[in-house]
Amino acid sequence: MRKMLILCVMVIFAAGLSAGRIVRINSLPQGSVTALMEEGFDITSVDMVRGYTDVMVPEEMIPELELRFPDIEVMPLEWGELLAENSKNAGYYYSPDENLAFWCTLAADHSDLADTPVNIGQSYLGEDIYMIKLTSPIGDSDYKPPILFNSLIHAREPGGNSVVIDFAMWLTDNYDGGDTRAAWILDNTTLYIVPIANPDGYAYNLPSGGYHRKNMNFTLGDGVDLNRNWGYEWGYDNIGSSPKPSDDTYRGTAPFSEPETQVLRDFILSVNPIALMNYHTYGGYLLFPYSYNNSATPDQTTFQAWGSAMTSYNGYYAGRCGQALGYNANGDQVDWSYSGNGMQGIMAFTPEVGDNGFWGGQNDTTLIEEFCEDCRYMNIWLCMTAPGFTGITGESIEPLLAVGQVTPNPVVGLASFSLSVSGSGCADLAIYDTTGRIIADLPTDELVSGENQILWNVPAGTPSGLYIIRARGADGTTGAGRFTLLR
Ligand code: 0X9
Ligand code: ZN
Repeated sequence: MRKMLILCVMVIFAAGLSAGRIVRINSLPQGSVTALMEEGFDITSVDMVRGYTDVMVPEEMIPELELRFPDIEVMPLEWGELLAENSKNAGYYYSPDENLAFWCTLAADHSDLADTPVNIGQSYLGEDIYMIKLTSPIGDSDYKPPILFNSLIHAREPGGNSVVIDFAMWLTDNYDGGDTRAAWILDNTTLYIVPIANPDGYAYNLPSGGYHRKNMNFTLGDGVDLNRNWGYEWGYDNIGSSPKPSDDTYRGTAPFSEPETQVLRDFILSVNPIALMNYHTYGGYLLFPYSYNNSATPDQTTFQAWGSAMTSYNGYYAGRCGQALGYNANGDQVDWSYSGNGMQGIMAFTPEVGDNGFWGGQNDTTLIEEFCEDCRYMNIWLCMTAPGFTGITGESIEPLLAVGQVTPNPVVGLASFSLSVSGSGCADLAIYDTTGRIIADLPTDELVSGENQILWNVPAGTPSGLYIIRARGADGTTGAGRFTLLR
């Protein structure tokens, strides 16, 4: 009989019906997390410092785990499950309808700062995926440095959605005199928010209990993990993502096989953000590339410095996935955002928000308020720092239009830089300040295909500051460079 029960449990488990309970395994020996993943366990969080691993298992499997591991804790029901009374409205989290209402109201109340939601594509089941643009009327929003925030790529992680909602409210409420940082950010950057990157999975979770992580493409199994479906080192190994359709980290049949990742990829390519936050829950981490293996990027020093500064307020652990969680993740959004297409070059982070499972705040709004407040500083820091950053080291592909290093930098009077031109040539070349105002239009009629040396005599009276050189081809390709002017 007991054997039968174990067999049943294993079958349910293998079929990926993750309905169940979050169980914390304490004092798991180092290196065992990947072994659990290989067995098909749904790992929901890992804390290498405090030494625990949380897994989502079917309730019936708990006695099994008790026999197998000496020290387990069954976490509160509301951590893993959306309770019946909240199955229509996600409790204190914002349901899909409440999200849309919130973003529309924000735009109506602050029409100078927030645009109404704009559809950027459709999900597998045909739901709209939308974005909201936030910026002030100062300068040209198309030329202010863009920064992207997205949440709910994993359907059961509404905490990240709460954080982006809170940040948008904070920015708009504080623009006029409340907090000068809010004014600085909206005057000097253009923020894009995609609050529900996996609308099908999130909508499915409300009536179904809230366990579902992936999208709703059930062609081969029970969905694709949208944070394993990106086209950089996709399927690098079978531990950091799974080839098995029933697994929670199933990577799909090909890179970008899923409409949701295609939509977000194309949006990223169209706005070309300089930095992004891919919000997840939970555990208190700020992760950065690479995640497909344990190697450091050429920009490790910058990532670590930024990560440490961003987490100086909330005490989150800043590091790479492998260092922080003891496991790797291939085909995730941040690896592609940093390295995809040869060199996407985005300073991309994965925050893992809060310490209360996936739905811990559903009946306790103070928990949500706490982690939102915890994360605000990370967002502010990133928005205030990324625009002044002169660019990643990376390893680059040959772009059609490339602005070379400006010399000397800082510039005192004469700025010199190279401009490589190929493809359709260069239609526009201009210098902008950080608020997006054009400082100078440079002539493009004498440019030749190949390398050009440009000399620009900075007009007297141009104030000290950070300046951006932007070249645009007739085919829409762009190249950019930056320099600091000291007077
Ligand atoms: O496994 C994931 O996709 C993320 N954890 S979660 O519990 N929210 O599912 C971590 C991804 C790690 N990615 C990076 N470090 N970039
Ligand atoms: Zn996640």
